Amino acid sequence: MSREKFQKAQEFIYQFYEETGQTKEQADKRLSIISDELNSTGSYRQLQEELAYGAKLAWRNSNRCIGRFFWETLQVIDKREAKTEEEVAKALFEHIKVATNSGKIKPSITVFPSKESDTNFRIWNHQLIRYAGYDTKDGILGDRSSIEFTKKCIELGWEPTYSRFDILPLVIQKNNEEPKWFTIPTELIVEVEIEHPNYAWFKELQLKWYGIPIISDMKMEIGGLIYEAAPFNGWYMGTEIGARNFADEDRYNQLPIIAEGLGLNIRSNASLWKDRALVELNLAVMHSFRRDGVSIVDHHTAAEQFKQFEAKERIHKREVTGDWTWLIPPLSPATTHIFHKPYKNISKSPNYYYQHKPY
Ligand code: HEM
Ligand code: NRG
Repeated sequence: MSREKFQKAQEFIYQFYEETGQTKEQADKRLSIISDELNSTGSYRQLQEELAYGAKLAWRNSNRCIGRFFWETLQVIDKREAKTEEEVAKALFEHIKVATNSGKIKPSITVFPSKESDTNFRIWNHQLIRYAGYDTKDGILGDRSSIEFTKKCIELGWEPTYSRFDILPLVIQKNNEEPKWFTIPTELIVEVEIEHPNYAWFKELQLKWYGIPIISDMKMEIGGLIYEAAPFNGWYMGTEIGARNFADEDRYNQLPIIAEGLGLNIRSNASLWKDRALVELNLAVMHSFRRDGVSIVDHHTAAEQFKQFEAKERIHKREVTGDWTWLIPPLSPATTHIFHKPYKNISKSPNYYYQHKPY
């Protein structure tokens, strides 16, 4: 047995038992079973309660996430028994449905077999629901950040409709086989049409966004085990859509057209047209999600919740680590407490990590 594997398991099991109020003796008993399993098979299988707590800890340890106040509420769906791409697709449809929960989003994760098992899966999508992007002779259409993946989908036989908001198919790969793609049933997808509470012209921009961000290209590490397919979601913070997806020049680049609608002078930086357009765009995003009853949080409330998270962690004598550059919101960062204090960007286990692209 590799000493290293056992040490990682041990560190996690001790933490799990301690935080859930179980004794060291109980932990050692479990560890001797894990040790035997590692000796005979080279790996071990986590109990459902270990997996569930581990996934929550991985969230609690996500330095870039401002939403961590809610880490204990994560719904963990165990699909480690999945054997085929079809079963994975079905489980992903189910994830979208139960996590969307008619708009009252439930933070959720679906866990597929670990890397050690003989059926490993990779989900090629960055998020389960995401818009396609095309590099056409008339310029970029759709979401530029999806261009490379969209090309792969077309190569695999998916037929695009070439709109600004085409939902990409799910692309699922088993071991090193050719991946299979699946169209998400449209009735599962909640989208929000963007309008402004005061400016009627805003809806003529014909903007919309999907309701739920489900990150599907990160791996989860718990006690030395790696889960390469473990898509998770919470709800959006408004600025992710309003200050980045719609605003970045290399995404939907909507600030100039909004500034024009507002009658601002876009030839003068000093008119602050970008800033004024950003505020109205973000207001429109918040207003539209709330109108449709789809969960979303503004950055001021999210920062307050993060402050509560920090206070709760202090009570438990645990240090909150964080990546300041990601924690501060992209709009009015200095209005939040996060801006005004430092965070140690030290990575703890369990956690979520980037992994190499499979394509
Ligand atoms: C990153 C908010 C739930 C794990 C982020 C970011 C925001 C955010 C604003 C920065 C994203 C960016 O700038 O692109 C929230 C909110 C949640 C939530 C409002 C509502 C409940 C979750 C959940 C998990 C999670 C459930 C995992 C179980 C992460 C991770 C990152 C992140 C790993 C870093 C992503 C990366 O490096 O690309 N979150 N989050 N978050 N969040 Fe959360
Ligand atoms: N900025 C990305 C989504 C990143 C993760 N954000 C969350 N995660 N809110 C975007 O699509 O805009 N979450 O699990 O809720």
